[in-house]
Amino acid sequence: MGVLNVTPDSFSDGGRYRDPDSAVAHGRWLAARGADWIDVGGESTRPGAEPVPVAEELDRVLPVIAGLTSDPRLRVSIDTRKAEVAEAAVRAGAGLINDVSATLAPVAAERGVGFVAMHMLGDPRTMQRDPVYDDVVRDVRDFLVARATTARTAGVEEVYIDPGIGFGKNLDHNLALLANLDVLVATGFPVLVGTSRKAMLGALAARADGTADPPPTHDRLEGSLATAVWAYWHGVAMVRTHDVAETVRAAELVRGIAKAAA
Ligand code: HH2
Repeated sequence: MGVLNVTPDSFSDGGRYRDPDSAVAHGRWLAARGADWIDVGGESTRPGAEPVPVAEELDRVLPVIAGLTSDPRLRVSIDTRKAEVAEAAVRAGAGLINDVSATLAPVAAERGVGFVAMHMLGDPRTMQRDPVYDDVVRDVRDFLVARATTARTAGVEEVYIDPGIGFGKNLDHNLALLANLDVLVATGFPVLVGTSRKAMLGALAARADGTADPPPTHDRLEGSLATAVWAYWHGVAMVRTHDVAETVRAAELVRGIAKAAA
């Protein structure tokens, strides 16, 4: 899944694709490099982000979705927490609702499209203020299975679960979730993971470099690739990334080694 944020303030690609033509061109490029889904988002959910009004979010995403889906080979997901935006995006051609609030299953069921249930503790404004779990892996799994089961029961056929790396999780929580992806895979629901360029990778890169300063978001490719390959290796169905071409290459490379060993 390739990330296409049409926002002024996303933590990594904010402001780069505000003009719909450049956004559509980038989406096509992501698809050409191997993305099965282009994930269009009009509201940043980075830690501390303020909500965006519905009309503004619609203005941002609809022209881009329409532009991308004018090519019937391209598959577009809508990254939103709002039912109105999800509905309009599906009418414009989106085939998957990527919902970081895990509340929009009824819209996916009614519209006959797929659904991503992601785990988030709290909301983006406050989620990184000292998140606490009993057992992060079990708590996240139980939440996701409940939401995904509700979606299936409502009639949604394609349902992914996503642990929501960085959404109300400290570094230890994120590491525990990545270390125990098999627990999510064992639920039987296809798993989606998004680590691309996130703060946890900055923190780990700084640790590896022996410095206090994390590298900027555009300089976290090693971490994005290492965690994407780790995720594939542990059975996830899809990774969400800004760096599609590099991720496809890294995954193919490891697949080649695995094939030679078989
Ligand atoms: N992460 C982000 C946004 N949407 N959706 C899923 N399913 N999983 C994720 O991990 C996920 C997501 C945050 O990344 P990004 O879109 O790059 O940034 P921003 O929220 O600042 O637009």
